[in-house]
Amino acid sequence: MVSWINALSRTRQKVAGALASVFNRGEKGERLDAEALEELEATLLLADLPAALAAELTAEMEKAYKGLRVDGRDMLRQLLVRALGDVQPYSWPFADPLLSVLVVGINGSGKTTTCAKLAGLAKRAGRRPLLGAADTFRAAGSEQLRIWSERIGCEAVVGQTGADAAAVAFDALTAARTRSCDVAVIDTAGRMHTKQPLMEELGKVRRSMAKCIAGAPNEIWLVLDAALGQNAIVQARMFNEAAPLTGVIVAKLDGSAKAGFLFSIARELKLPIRYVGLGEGMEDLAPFEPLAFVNALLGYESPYKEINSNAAAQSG
Ligand SMILES: Nc1nc2c(ncn2[C@@H]2O[C@H](COP(=O)(O)OP(=O)(O)O)[C@@H](O)[C@H]2O)c(=O)[nH]1
Ligand SMILES: [Mg+2]
Repeated sequence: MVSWINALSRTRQKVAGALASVFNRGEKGERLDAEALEELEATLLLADLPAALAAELTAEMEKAYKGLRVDGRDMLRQLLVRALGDVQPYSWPFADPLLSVLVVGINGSGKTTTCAKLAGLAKRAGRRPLLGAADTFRAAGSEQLRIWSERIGCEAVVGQTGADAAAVAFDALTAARTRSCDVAVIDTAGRMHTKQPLMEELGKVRRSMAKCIAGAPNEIWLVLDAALGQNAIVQARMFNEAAPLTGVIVAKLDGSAKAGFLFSIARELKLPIRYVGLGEGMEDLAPFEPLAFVNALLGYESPYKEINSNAAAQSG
């Protein structure tokens, strides 16, 4: 299992040098001059933080560096955690008789792998998951999910290539109910957010699921490829219009050098980040935790180190 600290190494390396010089000034009790402030803001933008937040953070840091000694790293950490809002790591409401999740996104974003990881997670928690392969565009797509289901040892309903995705999703939910499964994860074909008919098909899949079980799908999660950075935000907006998203999963966070776009998901889209993909393996899916994320971004080794609110403005 890849850790947060490893997964965020590429983004961290991008910002580490410039931030170290800012933190150094804090240790020496130096102010942040115009040049340092400019570099700080540019560095945050380089990591794909939203522009408004980068400006806000830079202003806050300037205010704090008043010629007193400050722990700049801890201060930035607290500001970043706060920017992500009050987020608790997601845990599934397994008490529901059947939890159904519809997984959507563009081609190659990581949907099928993520569906398998979600089913694996449910299985490890002692549940009975079912994988539904409603990616009927490509034979390879549903075959991939069928292989995963065998590896996990879970139920699967695999649609024929060319079949109606909405009908496959309906069949999957029906099967989940008759086979006493308590989690159904439905994979869909990749679709470009700019192609209207494909986006409309999502509505059809959703309505078909609701026809099978009132209230289904309980969750519609968008899988975003972390390598896209800020470009993923436009995608998320358009998917959200086509099908009301209840959350986002950021796949391939490991290897992305643009992890700062997660702040845009939280602050601008106001969509909860449910999970992050930290590697290709079955177990490389972690519930999103702001503190673990920010710690790894800033190079704090222990992801669970508590924030000490007194450490923020040490003077001396
Ligand atoms: N490193 C890494 N690779 C991932 C992750 N999630 C998916 N992938 C890889 O991304 C590629 C595309 O994934 P896939 O699930 O087929 O995407 P789909 O087209 O959206 O269904 C595959 O090679 C996966 O192994 C992740 O969290 N980390
Ligand atoms: Mg797929």
